[in-house]
Amino acid sequence: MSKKDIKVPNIGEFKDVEVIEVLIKKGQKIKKNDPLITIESDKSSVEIPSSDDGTVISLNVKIGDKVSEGDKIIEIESEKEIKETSARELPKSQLPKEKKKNDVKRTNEPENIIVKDFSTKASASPKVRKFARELGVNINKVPGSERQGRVTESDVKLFVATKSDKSFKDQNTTEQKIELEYSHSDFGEVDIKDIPRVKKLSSKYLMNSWTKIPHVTNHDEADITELEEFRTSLTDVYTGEKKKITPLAFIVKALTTSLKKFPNFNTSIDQIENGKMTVKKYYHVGIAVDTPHGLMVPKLRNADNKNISLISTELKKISQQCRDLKIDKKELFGGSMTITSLGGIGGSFFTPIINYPEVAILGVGKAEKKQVFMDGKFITRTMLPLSLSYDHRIIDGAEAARFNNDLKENLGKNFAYKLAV
Ligand code: CAO
Repeated sequence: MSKKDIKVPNIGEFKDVEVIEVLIKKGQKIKKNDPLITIESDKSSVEIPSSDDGTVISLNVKIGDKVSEGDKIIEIESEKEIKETSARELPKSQLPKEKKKNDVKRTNEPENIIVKDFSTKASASPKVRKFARELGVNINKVPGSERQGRVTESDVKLFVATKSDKSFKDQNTTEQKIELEYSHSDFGEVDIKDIPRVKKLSSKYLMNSWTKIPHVTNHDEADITELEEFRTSLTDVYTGEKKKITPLAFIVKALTTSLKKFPNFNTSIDQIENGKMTVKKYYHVGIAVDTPHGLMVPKLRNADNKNISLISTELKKISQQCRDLKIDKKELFGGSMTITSLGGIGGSFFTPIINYPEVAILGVGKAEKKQVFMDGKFITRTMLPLSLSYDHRIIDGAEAARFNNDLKENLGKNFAYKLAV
């Protein structure tokens, strides 16, 4: 057994260049020519391979460090005694030149040193490159909008917003590996638990929505003073007991009325590049249900054809089915738009994530009594916080503001919700 340092070899005119990837971990067994780190200058990036076999016993660089020839990258423990070789000792003819036409791996160079020439691939400033890297985007795939195809930060944003599922998945699995420098247990006692299955299943949908859909959220408040007076006065005609209908049933009804007036909110798009959107002629409202297993979103089917009492009964039924894990899987799909209500728990405004493949989601906060300036004076009104997130590719801000206005009308005193109970 012997210990050995692996250093940055002579790779041309690279000096004080940034480490952008660390490809190995402490304790990892590596073979000669396995890539160790990637460094990047303004014009090109280079993967530095190992000059030996062994087990990594210390890592001496991290992402963001600046390195030059001769800097120690790692220390390894090797099983055989090998004469120290570094690319410094390699014949000049075998060294990669910095400027090349394409990404190449040349067989007469130190094996595995891969130079990616950005001057013929993507042209972009280091700041834009860093931005792309942080988003896990391969900048060479981003079409540049400036002169001679130079890539800007907006190009990167547009690319993230429009690229397909597949390319996103490929990129994420190959490029977005973040190695923590310390483990959590380095700082105190920790426990490792399984992530609940429902959370694991929903995570891919959330990631997809968060990274693929350009979200905007409009916040507004609905005056539900009269609605609340009416709701809390409801009694059962037979027993005379108070009816337990939460504000959510009224919000579902009001939403279906607004959806009819604003059909863009009841659509789905697969890929904007296809130039097609699906306009749904049904009104199946998704309800985000908090369960011990994680968040589930069953659909309240044909809510437009149901009265508020029936909506309330079904709401209770489907949320209980979710909590008991007795909901049919199909009932979690095929929605028009989702409502996520934190009104029974607390809080006002938030930024809900659209439930793909839908294009909008309504966040509902807890209604509170507030002093509102009306008719020339401050009066106490019950105000309901609304947070409407929408896919900006399909819905414009003005349309969203109008949608909220309509919803407020439908929850307000002039709406016929009284007839719909
Ligand atoms: N403002 C004020 N009070 C409200 C309210 C609002 N917006 N919404 C509900 N309430 C009241 C109800 O009237 C009820 O009061 P009483 O106990 O006096 O009758 C109480 O809060 C509890 O209501 P609820 O939450 O049990 O019922 P709901 O119909 O409002 O909601 C459901 C049903 C399934 C949506 C809810 O139980 C739930 O799971 N909410 C969490 C959803 C969630 O986690 N969203 C976040 C997703 S993003 O991570």
